Amino acid sequence: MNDTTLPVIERALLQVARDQGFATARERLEVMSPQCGFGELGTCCRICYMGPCRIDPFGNGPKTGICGLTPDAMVARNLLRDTVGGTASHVGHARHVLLALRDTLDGKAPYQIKGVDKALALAKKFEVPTEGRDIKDVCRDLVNIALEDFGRQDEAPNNWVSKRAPLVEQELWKKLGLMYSNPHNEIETAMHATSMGNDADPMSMMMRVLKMSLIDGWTGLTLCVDLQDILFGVPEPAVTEAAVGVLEEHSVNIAAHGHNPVLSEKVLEWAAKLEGEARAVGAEGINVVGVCCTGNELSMRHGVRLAAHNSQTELILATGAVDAMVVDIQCIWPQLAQVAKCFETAFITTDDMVRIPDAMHIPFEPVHADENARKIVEQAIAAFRRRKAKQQPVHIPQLKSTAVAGFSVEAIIDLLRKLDAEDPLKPVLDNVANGNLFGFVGVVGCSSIKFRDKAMTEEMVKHLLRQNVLVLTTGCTAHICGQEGLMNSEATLRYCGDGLKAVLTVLGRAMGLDGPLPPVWHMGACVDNSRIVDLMVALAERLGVKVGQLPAVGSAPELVQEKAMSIGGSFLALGVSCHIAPAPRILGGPMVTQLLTRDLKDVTGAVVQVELDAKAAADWMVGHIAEKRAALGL
Ligand code: BF8
Repeated sequence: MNDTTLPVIERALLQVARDQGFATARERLEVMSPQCGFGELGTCCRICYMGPCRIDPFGNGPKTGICGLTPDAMVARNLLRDTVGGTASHVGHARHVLLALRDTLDGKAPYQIKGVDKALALAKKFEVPTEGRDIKDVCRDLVNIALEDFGRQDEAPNNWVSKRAPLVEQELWKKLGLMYSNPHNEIETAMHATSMGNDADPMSMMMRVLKMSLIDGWTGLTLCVDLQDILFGVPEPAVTEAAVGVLEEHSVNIAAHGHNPVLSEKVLEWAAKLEGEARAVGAEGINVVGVCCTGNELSMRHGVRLAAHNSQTELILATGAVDAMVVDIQCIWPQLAQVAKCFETAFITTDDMVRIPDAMHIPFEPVHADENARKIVEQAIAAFRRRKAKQQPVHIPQLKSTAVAGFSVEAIIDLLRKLDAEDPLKPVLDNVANGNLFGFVGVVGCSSIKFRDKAMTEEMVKHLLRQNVLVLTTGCTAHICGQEGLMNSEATLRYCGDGLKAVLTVLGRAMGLDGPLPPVWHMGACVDNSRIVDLMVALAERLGVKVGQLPAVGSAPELVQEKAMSIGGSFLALGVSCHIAPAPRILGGPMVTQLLTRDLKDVTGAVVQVELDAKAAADWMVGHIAEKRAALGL
């Protein structure tokens, strides 16, 4: 592996780990390479114990599984299970937030309703009366509507999809049999259908993939974000910083990692409350920094600085400066506990679903949030004291970039109102029409060690900006863009084409900034992909077209997690085409491959493009946007 082509921050972090003799994921990947070709193509089945069965897609050897399952059915079945994994993760997160909101309203959990306007806006959508009512009663009605979705057995349409999704697309989903009722039942049905001896029709399973993705989009993401906004407030733009240089040698450093702000909001609150205790043991203060999607949640709502994306999580521990890494759910590498053990770092798991050998486990329950969060912060202070007592050396590469986070749709529309109070989306659409704003790309998803040495995300984004494409980002790609300095005014001047530069300059002025608005808009965590969808829906409705007709594309340039698959599927169901790298594990199934890369166009209007080269990927997206523009007469 060639370290010299890594982005400078990754190289510096890797050096820190190497200097201390740590093997990292890069070395672990190297010893595992070449990886299993059957697995990569999706033609390995280990669902029953006659197997594992492996089908050689080149025609040598077995042509079906022992039970007779065809390669396409095998590929589709594996893909459906991936999608179930992604959807179950987001739906589980959403349900956790829902129950925390219910407990808050019942006076059992110590949170407040910070997003009153969001609650009122949702009440309008769900036809909940608000006139003269206490906001808590309004929220209670919304909670009951959401709870009904998780409990119903009557097959009536799911409330959140039917009230939140655009109506034209819902008509298509009804025709295709994709509308759903209870997300839990659908997850059960998909697991049942993919167990041995059930669905063997690849097309039937591919429709289930789309349905599962729809559940991810509207229950896993939209419901989750709607309720998080009610509890924690709607994000507003705030200046922050990104990269490992946000760690501070003489402060108690707490890295909040995972996904669920129900935990991290409380940790942040208690870090502020226990500043005095930290100073009493010689610290300059408590420095809460964000990792992965929890980092995004905190940066969106509080401007908390971003320390690391997923493939850097073990590397920031190797700095020796992290006193506590507190995690909740999803994307937590077991390796973190092993690296933490080499330092005084308290690696703290909090969710019963995420038990990791050698981690310290402090159960976090929303109803005991204050005691639990206090305990976590106290552990961090104790670890700092041990670090200082042992004079443990720290190695913090002094690298970081300024970034703006907090681009909620509400904040974007408020900003646009300064240009046109009556019709805020008009200035955007005018600039799309005159070509200054060529189109939009949602660059989302993970950071992959398989792509870091070619800086896939950064390079692709720069190619898009040069061609006047506005980039909306979430998840670990948001960290990557922040670290690369793509989320500040200088990036607009340095990387954007003249049209996009002009648009962002006007917007920057409207916002009262010295310079233009950044060209890459940080819209949050992976669940916040619903914000990108909400923005696209608003633009489409204003234009009177379907979402899939907009000059917009999705991209997951460094796919790692199953969740990225189900999110991508939710874009496809909306008719938004997606670029992805690496190839999903479908290439062993010719029919499935053709469906996703070509024939899906006749079903939802979208296709998937696999492209591993950054420039070629950007060029494909720009070409696709050009086709959409032409179809709109632009
Ligand atoms: O939900 S981007 S590696 S942290 S899966 Fe995970 Fe991927 Fe990061 Fe967030 Ni999303």
